[in-house]
This record gives sequence, structure tokens and C-alpha cells, in this order.
Amino acid sequence: MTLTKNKHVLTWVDEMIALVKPDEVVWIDGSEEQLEELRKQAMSTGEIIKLNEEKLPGCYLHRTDPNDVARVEHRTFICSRKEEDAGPTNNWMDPQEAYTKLGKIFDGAMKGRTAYIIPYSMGPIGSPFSKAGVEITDSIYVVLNMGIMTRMGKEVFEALGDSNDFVRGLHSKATLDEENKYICHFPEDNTIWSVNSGYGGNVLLGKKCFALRIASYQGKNEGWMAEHMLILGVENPQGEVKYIAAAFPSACGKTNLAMLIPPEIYREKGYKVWCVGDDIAWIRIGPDGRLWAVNPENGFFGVAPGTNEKSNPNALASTRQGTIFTNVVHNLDDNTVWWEGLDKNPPTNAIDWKGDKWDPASGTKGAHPNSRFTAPAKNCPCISSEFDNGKGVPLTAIVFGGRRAKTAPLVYQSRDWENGVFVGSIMASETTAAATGAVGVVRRDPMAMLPFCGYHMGDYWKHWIEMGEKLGDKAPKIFNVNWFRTDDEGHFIWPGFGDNLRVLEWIINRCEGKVDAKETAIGYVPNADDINIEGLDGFTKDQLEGILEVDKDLWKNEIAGIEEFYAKFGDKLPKELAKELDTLKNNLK
Ligand code: GTP
Ligand code: SPV
Ligand code: MN
Repeated sequence: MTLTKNKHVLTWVDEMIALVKPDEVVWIDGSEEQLEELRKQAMSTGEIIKLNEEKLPGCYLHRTDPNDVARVEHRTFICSRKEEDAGPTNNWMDPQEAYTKLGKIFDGAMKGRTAYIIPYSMGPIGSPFSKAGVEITDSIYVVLNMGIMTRMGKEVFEALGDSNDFVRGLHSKATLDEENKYICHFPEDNTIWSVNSGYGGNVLLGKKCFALRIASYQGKNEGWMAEHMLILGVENPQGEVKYIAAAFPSACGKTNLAMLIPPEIYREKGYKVWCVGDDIAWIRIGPDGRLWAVNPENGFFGVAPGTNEKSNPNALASTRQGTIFTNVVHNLDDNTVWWEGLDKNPPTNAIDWKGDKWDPASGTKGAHPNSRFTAPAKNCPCISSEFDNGKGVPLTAIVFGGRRAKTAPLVYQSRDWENGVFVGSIMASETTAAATGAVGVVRRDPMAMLPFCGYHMGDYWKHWIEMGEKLGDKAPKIFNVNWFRTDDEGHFIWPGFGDNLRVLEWIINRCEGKVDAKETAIGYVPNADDINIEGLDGFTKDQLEGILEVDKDLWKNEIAGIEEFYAKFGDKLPKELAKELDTLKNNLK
């Protein structure tokens, strides 16, 4: 039974169904009964495994194909009509060529299978700033994950009415043929085609594909921004909440920062941190002229390894019910899950992420480094009261950050908005397991959007600069952080995690004009006395001074990398950024 009379939806669905030729078509209404029916089916085929109902109620384990465990950037394309519009940082394919090429792969790909038609909303259903999507998929795993990550169900069609304003997503696991794996975006058609993968970021089309790649393009045209950012609120002892959005590349600490638990001395004083979002922010200028941010998602697709009672208790608590675990260890003794960094007791009677019997003494990893949990946001003990507020929250500060063993100090503040855009544009970070390819290689990742910007990065920077012009003195202050400076033995110097609140406090103090700072070549760096290290066992002021240091020689080396990167943009490099680079060069002389 179709769930809508919307002609645009029906025509498109008919067309896609004629292409992929499933045996059956099921419209997802979002009801618990229908989801339960699908879970039963997926359990019967082994697609998901039900976990211990007492210890992990409503939780399931799924394993993807061992060759299909992360985003595939080299197979991800922006199919704008003009090649130039995809820019030098994206793979481009001509849209007609892409539709033809993928059309052949999709042709009959769902024979013998069921096509599920998923209506979903990014943002609370019916809010003026929310956007609708429809995903057609042959994977129950995708349906169940979309049910956690988005607002899914027939109400989305009710809110959509007769409108043509929805994103069309087509996904088939097809044969998982790596040579024919494509994640194609057609920003001018509001369309996404994804084939031959079953991994989250490639197939949960509401997430990176829509909420970042398509939405960043929409945002440029409509005057707002779609960013790879967490959103959190810091509540001070007086009960005032200041909101911060922060962009870090994949697996660089967004989920952890978004739901951090304040250090004891802060908790005693009455500080609280509220999580609005952990991965994506849709940001626009509100009626008061300030920037307001909404989290368009409804759940967390978080990195499992390293998540534990100490590093991120709120994330762990979020995964204790109604969660889908992907590519973690299955503990057969009590039918629960485990991953590296959960605790020091790996199960001995266990199956690893590949589905093989696993011995923790073997030295191999039991969980894939990019294994993930899909957990409902509502489970999070510190979820913000503003989570469902379609208007969003007003931003006091924007923070950029990456994984840098050296060079970038613990924190610094940009001089002004344009300088802040420059700081975001020169971000660099060590690659992680969130995408296929080498891990630990430093690459430029402007605004943490390198893999997610749906149009020309030069135009994207221009858009940032124009947003600043509109904001004027109401613009949030822009900062950069780096939790990942290492010592000579390669150990992280800064304790990180909950203690990152100490840095957020400095950031908020700066926004309120409460503390001074040292002006350096790159921007304002804290005086060591202004970062509270009280109660930090074994961390000294010397160490703090060390990680606040701006090493001019390292930064001079950095210049070459920035110039090389900027050169790719030719005359699309905003002149404001070229000027900022000149200033930095002069400052380093
Ligand atoms: P995506 O979901 O891929 O976008 O990742 P993310 O940015 O949300 O990263 P996440 O918070 O899941 O952290 C990724 C990894 O970084 C985990 O292994 C964490 O344990 C580690 N990490 C997070 N915060 C810190 C920190 O402050 N210090 C250190 N040393 N590691 C951290
Ligand atoms: C990321 O890689 O930034 C993620 C996970 O948040 S994915 O949904 O796979 O993109
Ligand atoms: Mn992410």
C-alpha cells in the first residue's frame, strides 16, 4: 500500500521500481509493528542477531561484508552538470554518464528481493527548517538504521503534502561488487544513487549524502550552512547555557565532545554539558541576526572502539537499549558485544567482526576500528531539552579541530570571522579508519568537510565569508583546538575527553571578554594561567605551556602545504583567504 498521493513521489518510485525490479514493494510507515516484523525477517536470515534482552534490550548485532566497512571516498562522486561546480576536491562524473552507468548496475538489482520505500525527515517533522527525503533500499539493516537515525514514517508524507521538495535516494546492495561500487550525488536533481555497499555512511542516505553533500549545496543557494559539526550546550553554575558547534574530521572526537561529562571540580560547582548533536549541524541566521544550529539527525552513528565508562559514559549509556551494533565482537558467553577499549576483559568465547572465532590472545583486533553503534539520541542521559526544537540553538562559538601530533596548539582563537574562515580552510588532520585508505596520514580537511562538501570548495569558502558579512558583529567567535598533541614517545599529552571542558571554558570566557590572551602569528593563544588544570592528576603547567606553544618553524613548514593546497583552487580561491595567508606568512617572518 502506498502511503502518499504525492504525484512527484509516486512517479519517481514507479520509475525506480521499474528499474530495480524487486519481487515486492513495502512502504515503511514507521510503526513499531512493521519494524518488529522486519527485525524478525532479518534475524531469520542472519542479517541481524538479537542480543541479550536483559542486558541489552532491543539491541542487535550486524556484520557488514569484510570489504565494506567504511566510507569509500574514491568511489564517491558529485555529479553536477558542470565539472567545475564539483571543484578540485571532489570526484566528478557527468550526470548523464552516471545515470547511465549506475542505471545498468541497478537494472534488475532487486530481483528476488523486496524494495523498502522509506519516508524520512532530517530535522523534526514539519519544522520549517526540516527537509524530507525518501530512500528506496533493498536492505532491512538500512531501514532499521534509518528508523534510529532519522524521523521516519508516514507522518513525513503528511508534512510533505503535494510538494516536490524531497531528496530522492536509491540504494541497492546489489552484489557488493567493489569494482562497481558508486556513491553518486546529483545536487541539481536532489538525487542520490548508492550501489554495491552496505556500510553506514555509504547507504544511510539521510546522513552524509543528504544532510551534508546535498544540503551544503542547498545551503549555498538558500543562504544557510550544512556542516560536519557537533552541537553542545555548556551550562554554568548560574544556569545559563552557551552553545558551541565544532567541526572535527571523522573519528576525531565529535561524539565524545558532544556528550562529555564535566570533570569533578566542575560538576561540584554545578557545570553541565548538554548534547544537541554529535555529527551534523544545519545552521542559519535567526530573526535576531545570530547563528542558530539544528541537529537534523535523530540518533548517533558512533565509533565503538575507545568508547567506555571513563572516556564517554553518556555514549555507552546511549547504547544500552534499542541500538544496532555493527562490526563489533560478539561475546557468546552472555550474548553481548565488546570492542577494543571497552574494558580490559575481552571475551574468550567470541566471534570477531569478520564472523570468525576470535581469541583475544591472538593479537588481532576483535572489532573493526571503524565499528559503530546506531543509538537513539533520546537514550543519551545528557540530551539537550532543545534537541527537538526546530528553531535550533544560538551559537556563541564555532570550533575547528583536527588530529595533529605537532604544530597546532591545544587551542587558539582567530582574530575575526575572516581569519576564522581561513583557520577552518587550512585545517589538516591525520586520516582515520572512518574512510578506506591509509590511516595516520596528514591531509588538508577544510572545516572537516573535505569528503562532504557537495560543490566547489572555493565557493563554499566564499559562502562562509558572505555569511560572516551578513552576521556582522553578531557572528560567533571562531576557535581551533587540537586534543592530539603527542610527546616524543607518541603519547597524547592532553588528557582530553571530559577535561576538554577546561578548554571550552576558556573559549566561552573569551567570547564574554572575561580573559586576556597572547597574540601570536596564528591568532590568540591562552595564557597558561587562564586554563584551569586544577584536579588534573599528573598534568603540569609545564606540559600545558608546551602544548600551547606556537612553533614558528613548524608553521613555516605548514605554509608550503597550505600554498600547495590553495593552488588547486586557482581564481576560485576567495581573495580574503589569499590575504589571510599573506598575513600569516608575514607574521611568521
Ligand atoms: P565520526 O563519527 O567518524 O564523525 O567521529 P567523531 O568525530 O564523532 O569521533 P569520536 O568522538 O567517535 O572519537 C573518535 C576516536 O577519537 C575515539 O577512538 C575516541 O576515543 C578518540 N577521542 C575522542 N576524544 C578524544 C580526546 O579528547 N582525546 C583523545 N586522545 N582521544 C579522543
Ligand atoms: C564519518 O565518517 O564522519 C561518520 C560516519 O560520521 S559515516 O556515517 O560513515 O560517515
Ligand atoms: Mn562524522
